[in-house]
Amino acid sequence: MSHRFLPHRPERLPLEQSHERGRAFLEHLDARRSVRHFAPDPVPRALVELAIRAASTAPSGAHKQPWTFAVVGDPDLKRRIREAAEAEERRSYAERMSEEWLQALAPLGTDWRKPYLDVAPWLVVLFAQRWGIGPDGERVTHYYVTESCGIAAGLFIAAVHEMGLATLTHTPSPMGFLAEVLGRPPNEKPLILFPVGYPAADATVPDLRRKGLEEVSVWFEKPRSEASED
Ligand code: IYR
Repeated sequence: MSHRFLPHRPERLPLEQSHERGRAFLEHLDARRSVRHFAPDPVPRALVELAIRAASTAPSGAHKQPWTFAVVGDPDLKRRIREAAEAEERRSYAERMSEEWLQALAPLGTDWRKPYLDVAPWLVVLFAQRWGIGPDGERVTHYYVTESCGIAAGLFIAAVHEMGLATLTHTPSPMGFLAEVLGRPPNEKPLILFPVGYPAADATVPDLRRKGLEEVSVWFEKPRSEASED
């Protein structure tokens, strides 16, 4: 079988423009915060659709696109999710999380209560497809599923932020109840729950600092020659 290839010739940006755009993009992303206090104000479904389509442009192992986004706007279902999540989180905070873990979370001010799960207008649950289902119901192997879904999650978060909305990477653990409540098939594993909405008027976020470039990178550059132009 022959496979088709298309020409790909995006225009090269002048360096100055790359710098400008890179800096503006960084500043924009740097202004994003994980939000735990949402306004109940509605958000049009079309905006959530755009974020999912943006997420779905993620590269994936063998281009299998191994993700399903389950989108919940139904208040009854949101309440059921909140109740189940809080039941798990109550046990986690009381007996499953180590003292070290609880201390690490202290600056975030989290506890077992998750009111945002029924306040935010949308809950978007990212399910990782551990395998796919072919046209005749056969199993299709998926590759690098967690990595692929992680990249899609990042793009989803960036798209939500770009639209002036807020979200949170919530992982109520164990998360199995989400597959159950949403009736998802056995090939799908819940990975991240994203409440999506506007921050509450009185929302606060913890005073955190991001690591600097020196803390997050190591460089192995070509030795500088006298004639170097860069
Ligand atoms: N899932 C719990 C605990 C929690 C764990 C981590 I790691 C965080 O970065 C934040 C919270 C919760 O949502 O409260």
